[in-house]
This record gives sequence, structure tokens and C-alpha cells, in this order.
Amino acid sequence: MSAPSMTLFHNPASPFVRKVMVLLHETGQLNRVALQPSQLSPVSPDAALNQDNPLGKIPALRLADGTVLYDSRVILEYLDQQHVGNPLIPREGSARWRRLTLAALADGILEAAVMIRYELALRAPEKHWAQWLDAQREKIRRALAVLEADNIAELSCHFDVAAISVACALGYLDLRHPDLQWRDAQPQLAAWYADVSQRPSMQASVPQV
Ligand code: GSF
Repeated sequence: MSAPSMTLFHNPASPFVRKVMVLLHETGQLNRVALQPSQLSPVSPDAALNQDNPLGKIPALRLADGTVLYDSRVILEYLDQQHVGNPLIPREGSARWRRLTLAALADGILEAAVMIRYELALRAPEKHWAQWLDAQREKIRRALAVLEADNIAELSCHFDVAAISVACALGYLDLRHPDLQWRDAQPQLAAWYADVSQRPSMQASVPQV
């Protein structure tokens, strides 16, 4: 087996990193990437990461020639063009825009969930901004409601970029925001998630804190 040619800034609790790990697993590319552990938050940066990604966010992927790719969407697109199997991001046509929009919906859930996490975990309790927190929770609630009402069949047909992104978003809600009890209002999504959670790629990337 050849040595990994790429380096991924990685943290096992990061849902955005998890999307990359799941795609690597699903496309048989895990052995091409070395993991560089990165412990960070917006107020305790990782200096080595900042050298490669001035935004100081993970995931970032350093290629063999030293080029660094970020963010997770760009990394997924790149990696999906490095294997010979069926693409997990449609290359063209209406399917491409549909699946990328679903993935963006999932990423939006994650962005709101991560913002809530930072506010609650990093800020002094007396400074918590309740109205802003509620607004982030509303974004999540609305997005989940749309997935439940409109997108179950689309998610079920293919474990691609859209399904990977939604699955990683739901996994993160379970990890950081179990109080949201998202399954209560989304029983079909819950059943879909229970099913895809059994995939080896999801099992191998269960978040660890
Ligand atoms: C978001 C990455 C991100 O927020 C992407 O890659 O898709 N749009 C980007 N990563 C978090 C860690 S996590 O919650 O997955 C991060 O690096 N936070 C550090 C910071 O300074 O915001």
C-alpha cells in the first residue's frame, strides 16, 4: 500500500470533517489521506492550521504539491473527482444543482448548530443572546421540516453528497443538541437516519469528544 499523499486537518468531533471522512470511505480513498489532529475553536486557534487556512477552520486538505483546499464543499468536490467509481456529486445537469442544494441545506443546519454550540460553550452564560440562539434554532427547525416534508425519497435514493451532508448534520445534532429532540417532528427522517447510520462509513466516523 502506498503512503498517503494528502493531509487532512482533522478532529473526530467536527461534523464538517466527518463529511470528508465519509466520502473518503464511500469512495475507497481513506488510505490516500493522512490525518493531522487539530484542536481548535474560534477563540483558541491552531497555529499550524492557520498557516494553511487563514480562516483557521477545519477541514482543510493539503495536497501532495502543497496546495491547500478548503472548505468542506471544495474538498468533497475535489475528492469526488479522484476516484473511478460512480460520482457522489453529479457532474452536470439539474441533478447536480438539486443535490448540491440539498447538501447546502444540510450545511446550513450545521452552521446554525455550530454557532449555537460556540455561543453556549464558549461565552459566559450571562452573555448568552437568547433571541439569537432562538433564531439559529428556528433555522434548524425549518430546514428539518422541509427535509421531512419534501426530501425523504430524494435522500433515500442515493448515499451521495446530499445524503452524506444530511446524515452528518443529524449526527451532530445528536452529539451537541440532543435537547432539540429532532426525531419527534421528523419520524421519516429519523427512520432514514437510523438506516444510513449503519453504513460502515458512518460507523467508522461516529463523532468522538
Ligand atoms: C465550516 C467549517 C467549520 O466551521 C466548511 O468546511 O464547510 N464552511 C466550513 N469548522 C469548524 C469546526 S466544526 O464545527 O466542524 C471550525 O473549524 N471552527 C473554528 C473557527 O474558528 O470557526
